[in-house]
Amino acid sequence: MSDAQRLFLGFALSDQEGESILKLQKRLGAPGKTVEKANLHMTLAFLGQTSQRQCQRLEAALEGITMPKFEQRLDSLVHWRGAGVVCLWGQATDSGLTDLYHGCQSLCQNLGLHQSEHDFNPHITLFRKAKQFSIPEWQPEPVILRPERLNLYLSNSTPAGVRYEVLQSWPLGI
Ligand code: 2AM
Repeated sequence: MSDAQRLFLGFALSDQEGESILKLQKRLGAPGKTVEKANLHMTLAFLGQTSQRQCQRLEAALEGITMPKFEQRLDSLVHWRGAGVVCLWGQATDSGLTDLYHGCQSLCQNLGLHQSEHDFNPHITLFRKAKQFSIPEWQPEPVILRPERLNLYLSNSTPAGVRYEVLQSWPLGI
């Protein structure tokens, strides 16, 4: 029997960052299924189905990686039509974050985990199942993320919807 779990690495939002996102979601109405506050996050790397062994090896490898603090500005609305998501997006400019992204992609490759085919696109998903959406004329208030920790999340599908559980966490800037 497979012991694999659906995992990803990402950053939680502070309460204040979460409030800014809730305001933005309200202003946009509901072009799809609104991502609830507890589920808001910025993904660093989607790992896909990960076995216990891969997970242990990943955790051990992440212990040895430098994880600097970084700032990430998110200031543009995007609609990824194929995925049916509306996101607040920003250009990746802080090398602390891009180096961490590339470090994680290389770990994923070594461990045979899912690797992104795309360049890193820092974003917070605001709505899912959004097939139709017109980017408004107005500019969203920029949100500057300053995460304290990198989290390893378990993505759990429940009858009430998806729930993310933090399995492990590493402080940034230590
Ligand atoms: P998101 O960051 O755009 O919200 C768990 O599935 C999380 O990993 C989701 O929040 C999801 O998107 C992110 N993710 C990134 N790439 C993915 C992929 N190829 N398949 C599923 N989820 C992915």
